[in-house]
Amino acid sequence: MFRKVLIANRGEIALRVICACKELGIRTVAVYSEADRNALHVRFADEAICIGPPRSSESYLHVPAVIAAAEIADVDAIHPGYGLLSENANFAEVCRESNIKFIGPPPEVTRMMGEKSMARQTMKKAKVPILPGSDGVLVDQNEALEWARSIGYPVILKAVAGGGGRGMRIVRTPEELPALYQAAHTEAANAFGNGDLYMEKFIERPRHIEFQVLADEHGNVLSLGERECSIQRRHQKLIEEAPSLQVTQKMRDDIGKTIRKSLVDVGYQNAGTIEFLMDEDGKLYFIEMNTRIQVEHPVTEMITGVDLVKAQLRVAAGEKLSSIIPDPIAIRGHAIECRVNAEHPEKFTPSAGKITAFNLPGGNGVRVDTAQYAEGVVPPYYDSLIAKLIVHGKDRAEAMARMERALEMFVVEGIHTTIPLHRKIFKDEEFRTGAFDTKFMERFFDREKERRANMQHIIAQSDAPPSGETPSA
Ligand code: MV4
Repeated sequence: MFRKVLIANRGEIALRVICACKELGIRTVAVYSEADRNALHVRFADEAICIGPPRSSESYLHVPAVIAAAEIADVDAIHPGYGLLSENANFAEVCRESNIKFIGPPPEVTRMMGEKSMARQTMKKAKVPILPGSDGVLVDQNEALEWARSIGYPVILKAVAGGGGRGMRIVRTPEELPALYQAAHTEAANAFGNGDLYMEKFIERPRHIEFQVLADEHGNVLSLGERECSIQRRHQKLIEEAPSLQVTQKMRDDIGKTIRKSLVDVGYQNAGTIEFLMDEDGKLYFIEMNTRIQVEHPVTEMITGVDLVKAQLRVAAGEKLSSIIPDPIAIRGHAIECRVNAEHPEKFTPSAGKITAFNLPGGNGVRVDTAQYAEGVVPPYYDSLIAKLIVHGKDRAEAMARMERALEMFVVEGIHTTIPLHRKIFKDEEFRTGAFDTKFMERFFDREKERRANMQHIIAQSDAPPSGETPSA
């Protein structure tokens, strides 16, 4: 096992990795920006090194600063967390050249999966179901028109270097294709420095379902089941749960088997997530792979009993999956996670500042992953996620009841958070049925508007003078 690990991240995930290291008896090194001097990942690590000014590009994303800290602290390995440098193949390569173990897949695999059309072709070869679409990158508009005609409209143009929804265009008719092709190409070139596009059949109301995988360095891969992640707004997930009500044990076994085989073929290592879209008929199609630990990994931990971050450390240190996890994995109960963001709950604008009051819920089946504390400050420079509230219950109904009472007891004052929004979503009838898709939040906000209009109507009525009396002029 590693003697000492550097955590190249901040916030709740840095603390989450520190927890895993402590339980495995590994010394920890935090890195931090000048804005994070008083952060909890700095306080709870064994050592901490300041790597630069507040802006991520000058600190957490600055490869020479992170590597210099790792050299000075003499660590064996670096855990990148999620976001920041976690899917940067060049960084993983620099780690390798510096004789520091990067806790994640080899850079070649990260680079291949980061090229979305290549990931698609790789999965197709391994018999993982994919949507009808182009074979690789489109050379020009004319090729795009040909593919669209053979696939059938509507289609979606996606950036090969994309992800998170940027550089995507839905095309409904051949007439509008040229302009949308140009727009997607330009947007992708500006955002990613690569304007290449590919095409897929467009699914109107997909569900977003992803499978957690774990691979050791001896050619063994395990699937840890799925997460339902359709409750999102502007490609930012708000609520995740596991298991998905739409996935049967047979589907779970079938998909699990094919993705295991496909990842053995590509030489995958460490934790990863395979994203699928589910169409209206309940069929799953691969769309992309994330080569990192994800924000929502705790819901999988709660239903499988597997500590995914400890497993990441153990497989990176050369242990076999068979000595870490039972195979097959049993799924127990139901877990739900709410992402608590420092944001205005309706405008979704960031809300930085000092937290003046803070009470965390607890009790049976409740877990909170956070690096925030009372009197602490949310800096304006980083991701707005300040806490993850995770509940586990014997079934979805128990998990929902638990989440509602935990949300009631979760107090954050001084800044805006999404907690009030989560409380409303848990009262929503469509959410409670579990039968929703990625358009849920749009419908939810429409219903909210309507509820508000009705409320205004009632207020106006109650403000009106009692009948029979007319205010005198
Ligand atoms: C799609 C799609 C419909 N059809 N692909 C958006 C982010 C990127 N990772 C994939 N995305 C989508 N790809 C086809 N062929 C709809 C979306 C999509 C979406 C997917 C998952 C979760 C939320 C979403 C919100 C809007 C669009």
